[in-house]
Amino acid sequence: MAMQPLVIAPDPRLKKVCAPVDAIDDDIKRLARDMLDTMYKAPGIGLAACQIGVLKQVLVMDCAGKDQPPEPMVMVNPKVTWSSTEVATYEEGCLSIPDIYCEVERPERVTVAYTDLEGAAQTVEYGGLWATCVQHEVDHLNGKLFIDYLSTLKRNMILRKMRKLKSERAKDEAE
Ligand code: K2U
Ligand code: ZN
Repeated sequence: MAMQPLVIAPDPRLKKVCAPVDAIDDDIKRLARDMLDTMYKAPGIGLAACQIGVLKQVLVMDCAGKDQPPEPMVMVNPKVTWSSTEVATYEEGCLSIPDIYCEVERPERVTVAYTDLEGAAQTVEYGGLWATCVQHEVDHLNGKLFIDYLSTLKRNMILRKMRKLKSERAKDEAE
């Protein structure tokens, strides 16, 4: 189990469409373990493989409440196959865009088809925070960030702030 360094925006790896996984082999199982380890230690409730620099269609989630037993979920090659017409708004953050939170409107319920770590085809329907989280992570695997749903003005303001923060972090690390 190993926590991996997070990719911080702006970074081209967060804008790429991740490659589908051909086989659920030991490398993919190790990747999923590292992603869950990284997610729990961040801490977060979701993580996409591209956020640790691996451009493969793998995501992990655990949206179980703090006082509930963990419910780790691993999805390989996830696809949203149905979305409700009803929408829900949630103040989203992102482990790759630190300290930025904005309201994002998304379908309230979704159905997701994916392959599990045993190689079995699965389908699950989500509502609530699980639905918001899985859409956020599937977006990551398709090179989309939650700030892409904002107005051009607001998104560019945030991108300028992120570039400034990233260059300041680089200077601090160089000292
Ligand atoms: O992909 C990520 O960056 C992890 C996201 C997942 C997420 C974003 C928005 C809404 C739901 C999930 C978060 O940074 S994990 C942090 C977090 C923790 C509790 C509630 C919401 C977000
Ligand atoms: Zn994110």
